[in-house]
Amino acid sequence: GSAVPPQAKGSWTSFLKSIASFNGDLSTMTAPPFILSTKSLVEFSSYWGEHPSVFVAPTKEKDPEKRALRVLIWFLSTLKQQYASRSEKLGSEKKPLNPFLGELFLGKWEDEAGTTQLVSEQVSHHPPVTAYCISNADAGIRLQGYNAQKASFSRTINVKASYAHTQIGHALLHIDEYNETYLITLPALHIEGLITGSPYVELNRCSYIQSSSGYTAKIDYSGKGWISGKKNSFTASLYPEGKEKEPIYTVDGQWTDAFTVKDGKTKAVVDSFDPKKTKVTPLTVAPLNEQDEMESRRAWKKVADAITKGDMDTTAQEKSLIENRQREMRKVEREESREWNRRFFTRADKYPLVEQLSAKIGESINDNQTNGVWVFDQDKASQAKPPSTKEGDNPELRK
Ligand code: 0T9
Repeated sequence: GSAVPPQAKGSWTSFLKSIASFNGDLSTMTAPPFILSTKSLVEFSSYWGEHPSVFVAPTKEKDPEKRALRVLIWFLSTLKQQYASRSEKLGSEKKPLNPFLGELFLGKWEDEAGTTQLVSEQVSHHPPVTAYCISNADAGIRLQGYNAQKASFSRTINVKASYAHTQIGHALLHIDEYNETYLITLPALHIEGLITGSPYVELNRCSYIQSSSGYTAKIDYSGKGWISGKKNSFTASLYPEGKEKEPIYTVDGQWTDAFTVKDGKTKAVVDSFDPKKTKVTPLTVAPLNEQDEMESRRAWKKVADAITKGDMDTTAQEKSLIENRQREMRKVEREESREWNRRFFTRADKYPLVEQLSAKIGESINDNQTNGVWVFDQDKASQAKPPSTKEGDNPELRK
């Protein structure tokens, strides 16, 4: 069956054709209204933090092996939110709004894990790069990362359209008490279901988590499940770095369903996790009228409303307003020979720790595709006081 509304058949076909003849940045392409999302890509950083208790769990583990396992379980627990939640909620993947330079998404989670802060900022527009920092000060844990998207559309002989996608960038998780850092690489993905108008994400290849304490986790993804035949299957193993054949723990299952953790030697089941049964804590975002004008939902409000109404003329008009304003700002900056000042992040020339950790897993950090290496800047954050943040609310922004 086709999910394409009858009146959109033509525009969907031409959209597919245009992406087929295109290799690059999909964000700028016009798509038919039924596939448009009212959310901007800058919001996607929040998927890392929607289970705050699982996020802070590693800080409570004294044993380094078990701590590395807690980090792996937390990472796996985020996948369902990251890659399947939109399809589940909206019926299919939708094309997110393309963030403008400086766009912000700020919020916090308040629950039994205390307060967990989110800062997400669009640090580059060409190419599009989003940087984020998620931290829980009481637990002493912080995730920071940035990513760019690289698309390649391929049409195979059987004319099955598929869209492959590489994520550029990485995330770093830091645990204060143990002064431990975990480098997290990002899985490759592809979009299936394009022809029928109901796109969804599948993950492929593998990703790693490399810790400064000497453990490596490798996660292998298989869309259809080469062993079980079930969708969103994966296998993972945690091993002392360099000893892939001697796993301490193995994990297998589905990232949208349950997965089990086994002892690497005895194969006994030692733990299990079910993302379906794990509570998602809703993110608290300031009301629109208290938001800074650079905050995503406030900035895109009129566009989002028009999309919801299916009013394409207004959608286009309101989008142009934002784009023109951005162009104008870039022009002024060029004339004044300055760059847009990122509110929470700074471009670094080098990131020695990242290079050191990535070398261990044979990955290279490609900074020429992300307009630099982006690092959360505590000094900037302390000065940034978006109106949405009440005094004393945010230790990250205070001082
Ligand atoms: C970082 C995530 C990322 C962003 C999205 C590929 C994609 C943009 C990037 C990688 C998050 O941490 C995790 C989840 C989903 C990824 C998106 C899925 C998607 O379809 C989009 C691309 C750019 C499209 O919008 C393709 C259009 C398609 C839905 C048909 C119109």
